[in-house]
Amino acid sequence: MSPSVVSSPGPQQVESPEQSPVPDVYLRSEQDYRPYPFEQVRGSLPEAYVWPEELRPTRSYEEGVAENAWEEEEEEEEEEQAEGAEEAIGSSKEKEEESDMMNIPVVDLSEGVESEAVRTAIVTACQEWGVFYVANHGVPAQVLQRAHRAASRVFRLSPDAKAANARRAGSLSGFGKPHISKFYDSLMWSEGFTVACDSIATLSRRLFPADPAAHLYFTSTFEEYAGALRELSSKILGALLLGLNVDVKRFESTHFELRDCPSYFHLNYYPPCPQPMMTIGLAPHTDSTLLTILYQGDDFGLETWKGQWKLVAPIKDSLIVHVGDLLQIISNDKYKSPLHRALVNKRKERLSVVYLYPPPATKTLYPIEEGIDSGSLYKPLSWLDYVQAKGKYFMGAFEYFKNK
Ligand SMILES: O=C(O)CCC(=O)C(=O)O
Repeated sequence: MSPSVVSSPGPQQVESPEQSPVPDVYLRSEQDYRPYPFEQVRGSLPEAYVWPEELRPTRSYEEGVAENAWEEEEEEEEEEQAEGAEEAIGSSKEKEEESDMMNIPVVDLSEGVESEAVRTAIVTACQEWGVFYVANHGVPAQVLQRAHRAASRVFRLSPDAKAANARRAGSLSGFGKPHISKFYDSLMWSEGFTVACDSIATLSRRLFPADPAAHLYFTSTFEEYAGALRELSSKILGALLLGLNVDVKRFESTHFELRDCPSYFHLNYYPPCPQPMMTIGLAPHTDSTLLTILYQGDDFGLETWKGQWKLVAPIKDSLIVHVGDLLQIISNDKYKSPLHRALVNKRKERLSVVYLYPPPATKTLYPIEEGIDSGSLYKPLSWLDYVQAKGKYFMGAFEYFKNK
C-alpha cells in the first residue's frame, strides 16, 4: 500500500493472499452494465447512491468556493440565481478569489525538460505530492477544449447506444462502471467511457454509426490529443528517470521504449446531482499506470489526499499529472502514487478527460537499480500481473508485490 495513504479514508483493505493464481477479474465482462438515468432523479438520491458518512465530501475546506459550491440551503440557491451566478462549483470569479486553494505544485514546462530547474521541479512534485499541474505543456488549448466537447457528446448518446458500446470481456474499451466499483458498497454518481488509443477510429465509428461528422470530430480530436500526450508523458517520465540517476537510453534498452507504452483515454462524466454532499462521483483510488494526465476543464471536483482531502482548483488550459502505481513501484517508492477521488456538482455536469500511460502489458518490471539505495521493495511484475492483483486486492496490490 502506498505509504502516503496509510491512514487515509478509503475502501476496506483487502488482505493480500497467500496463494498466488489471480483470476482475470479486472478485465471482466461488463455485460450487466446498464446506463443509469441520472437525469430522472429529482429531490432525494436513490439509496444505492448514498455513501456512508465517513466517505462523503467533507466540509473542512477553508472558507470559499467549496463551501459555496456544495451549499444546499435554498436561500443561497435563490441568491445565486438572482446574481446570475454560474451554475457550477466554481464560477470564474470564485475561482480567481480562491486560486490559493490550489495547493498542488505547478510546473511550468516552457523551458522544456532539458532545463535542470524544470526537471527538479517535476521530481520534487512527484516525491512530495505525486500530483502536479503542468502549464505551457505544448498541448494546444484548442485540442483540450475539443476533447472536452467530444467527450460531452459521447455521454449524450442514448442509453441504448451506450449499452451497445459497453465494455466487453477482455477489453478495457467501452462504457462501464468504474473498475473500482466492486470494492465499495455504494454506487458512484458517474459514468465512464474508456478507449484504447490504438483503436480510437474503430470505437468512434461504433459510437456514431449514423453521424459521420461526430465520428470525424471524435477521431481527429482524440488522435491528435493522444499524439501530444504520448510526447508529453514520455518527456515527463524521462525527467523522472533522470531524477533517479537513470540514463534514459539505457533504461529503454533494458526495459521499454518510453514512446512504445500503450495508452488509453478514460472519460468521466459526472451528471448534476440533487444531493452532492451525500455521494461521491469517483471513489478514492490510485491509478494503475506509470503516469496519468488529467484535464478537468474549468470545473472543480478532483480531490487529492494529503493528510486530508484537498480540492484541486482548475487552472485554465493546464493539465494535472498523477504518478501511477507502477511508477511508484519501479522507483522503489521514491515517487508517490496519490490517492484521489472526484466529487459532484449540484447543478452543472462535470467531465474529466484522463490519459492513462501504463508500461507495455507483459514486460517484466522491477525497481530500477539506480534508484535503489536500500534493497528492492517489490518483486518483479508486469502491468498485467499488477492490474489483475489490483482487480482482486485493490489497495492491497502494493502489499501483494512487496518483498517480505
Ligand atoms: O474526474 C476526476 O477529476 C478524477 C478522475 C480519475 O481519478 C480517474 O479517472 O481515475
